Amino acid sequence: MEGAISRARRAEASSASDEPSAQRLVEIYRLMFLSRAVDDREILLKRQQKIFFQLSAAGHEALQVGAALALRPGYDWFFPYYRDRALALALGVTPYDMLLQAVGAADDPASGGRQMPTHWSSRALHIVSSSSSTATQLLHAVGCAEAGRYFSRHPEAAVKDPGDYREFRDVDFHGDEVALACVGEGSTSQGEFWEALNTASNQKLPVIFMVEDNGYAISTPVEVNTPGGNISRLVANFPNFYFAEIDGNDPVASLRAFQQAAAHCRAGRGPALVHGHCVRLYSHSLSDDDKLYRSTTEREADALCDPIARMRARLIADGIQTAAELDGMEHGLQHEAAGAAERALHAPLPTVESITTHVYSEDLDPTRVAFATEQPEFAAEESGNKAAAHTMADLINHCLTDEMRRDERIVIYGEDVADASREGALNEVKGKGGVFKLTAGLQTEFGSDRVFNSPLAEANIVGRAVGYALRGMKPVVEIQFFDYIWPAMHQIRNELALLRWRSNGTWCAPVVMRVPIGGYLTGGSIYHSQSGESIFTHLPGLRVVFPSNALDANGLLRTAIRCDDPVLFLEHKRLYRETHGRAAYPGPEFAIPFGKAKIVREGAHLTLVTYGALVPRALQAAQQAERLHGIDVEILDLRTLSPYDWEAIATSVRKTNRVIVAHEDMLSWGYGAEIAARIGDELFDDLDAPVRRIGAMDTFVAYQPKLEDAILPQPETILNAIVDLKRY
Ligand SMILES: Cc1ncc(C[n+]2csc(CCOP(=O)(O)OP(=O)(O)O)c2C)c(N)n1
Ligand SMILES: [Mg+2]
Repeated sequence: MEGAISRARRAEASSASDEPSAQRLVEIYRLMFLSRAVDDREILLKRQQKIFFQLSAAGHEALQVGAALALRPGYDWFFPYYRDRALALALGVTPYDMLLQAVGAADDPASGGRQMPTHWSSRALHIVSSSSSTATQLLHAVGCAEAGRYFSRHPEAAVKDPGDYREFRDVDFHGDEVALACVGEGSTSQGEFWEALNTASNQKLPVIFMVEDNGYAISTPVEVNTPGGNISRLVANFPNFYFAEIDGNDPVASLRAFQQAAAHCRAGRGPALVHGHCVRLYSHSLSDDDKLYRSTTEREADALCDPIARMRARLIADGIQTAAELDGMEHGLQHEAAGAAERALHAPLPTVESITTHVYSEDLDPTRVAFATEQPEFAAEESGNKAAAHTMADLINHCLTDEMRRDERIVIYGEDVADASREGALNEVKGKGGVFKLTAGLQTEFGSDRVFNSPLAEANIVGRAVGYALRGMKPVVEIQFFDYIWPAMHQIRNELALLRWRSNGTWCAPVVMRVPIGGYLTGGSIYHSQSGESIFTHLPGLRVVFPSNALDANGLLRTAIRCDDPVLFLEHKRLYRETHGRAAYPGPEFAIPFGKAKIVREGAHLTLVTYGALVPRALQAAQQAERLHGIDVEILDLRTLSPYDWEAIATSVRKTNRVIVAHEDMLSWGYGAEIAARIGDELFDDLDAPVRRIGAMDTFVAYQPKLEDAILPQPETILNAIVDLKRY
């Protein structure tokens, strides 16, 4: 049956906007009714407490089936939301697949029992795993469309390379594919909706936005979310769009609108937005009761618009089917839904042992020594030559340059990272290349479709990166300051870090986010000097790296770029151009594995576990401790915070029996709390003194240098703690 559906769909997609045949109309009705039948079956199961959540497409079927039939599964790309059952069915997801997710079965193809029902995913059909977060998926669709365009302009970039993530990231593209991005009318209030329209419009991307306007966001009516009550009116001035506002209860109107939209996109004219007015016939979900906030008159008026009842009446009135024939079909579909439910209820459940699979890549382990050898190849004239010593900023720029030469799938974008968006200016000017100049010269060497400025919108940067990466590309994006990463936090936590886990390994987004962080700037103040790394080490699925010197920054960034996991790469601004930690250029293959700490000073009396800008400060303190107090301190630079090198910590603590964990970030709930707790737990017998922590005061970093000095840990703070701890 699936084969028949897709054959019919292909015929429909290619026949432009001709009147659908009688057979086609029956097929549309069949899909709409099947969607409702599966919803009703799930509702029964929920009432019997055999499934745990239910959310229906009732009232949205006509709009969704029309959209699906205008597009091509496995060719175009789909970013649905949780109400898109009829869309998913029409694309080829089976009722059995849906019910496997409802019961949380091991074989649930969308998530292996990890996500709620109706959170669709299928690699074969190009349905990208969706979250419950409203509107995040729209930016993924934009990035996906950008990646498709990129591959069609750089087809050689699709080549696989066994030396890195590309070995595991298949690429397929056609040059005229479109991305469908679905959203409810309430969710158009999210900033990410507007951020997605921005880039789709500016870049004329082949994205079709489908706004499913049922007039309610749970209990909140449309006029509360949308000024004036009509999203079409608000978006009408975005350039390059094809717009259609339609009766979403009419599947033929929907099919036509999406055919027009797809033709506009495939011709390269820009994106489209189809706004369908539909009805929400049931409550928001089975956890909601719309009788609490909707009048009876209103609910009865919606019921009269039921697209299934209307389509049935139309088929009979047009003499396409008799009532008896339709009764027979409906009975068969209800039977199909019931049969699928029965089978799903007997499907094996996921094992508890499987819980931690697919948090990170199972294919490529960035802690593997073979993956990253840490063997520098200093050129003869560079080694030992002081003049050749490069800053951290230089060696990060060198790494980006080398990797971009080696891997054409890398794109770099962010705020102000380009040399000049107006390329003509580059004949007269040097170029910007980032507010810290880390990306200087990259646009000039690699061109504007590989290095470019983003709009001033952090969620846009990370959300698009997810879309790029799920197509097999490697976005290396910059967030201008750590202090401004927060608008992207939703994308980082709910999308980037957990895409792989929630889709049970089907999708992933191995993005690199380079982020300048930290204080000691003298005048950086509250919004240019914060730390906060432990907020990100608390996210499973994300790697967090924090180098303290030029060589480590170069080698760790290479591993970050070549690996198959998303990486937060924290670059301490104060260390960018410091004399401390400069190094010769280590060659284009120098890479440091994640999770390997470095002993930057050997010592016998006390272990100091630290990273980032506290490394040079700890070295200063250790020298004084030796000179003034005869205390011999061992310093471990963790280099990567997630994963971190527990073996190195344990070995050192077993040797010295005393330990301080020191970081620049605030003390309470900070990174050191976790390390200290684990030391207390697992190395209790090896300790001769309590575990000590050093961190900033529990406040923000102030502007006046006197205050900044007092707020952030200084070498004396560390020295005092060393001396104090040695007294035990
Ligand atoms: C970012 C975010 N905020 C809040 C929610 C909770 N929530 C789930 S659905 C929903 C209403 C969405 O309404 P609309 O976009 O109109 O879609 P509909 O459910 O009506 O199809 C809300 C508030 C969420 N899932 N994500
Ligand atoms: Mg709604």
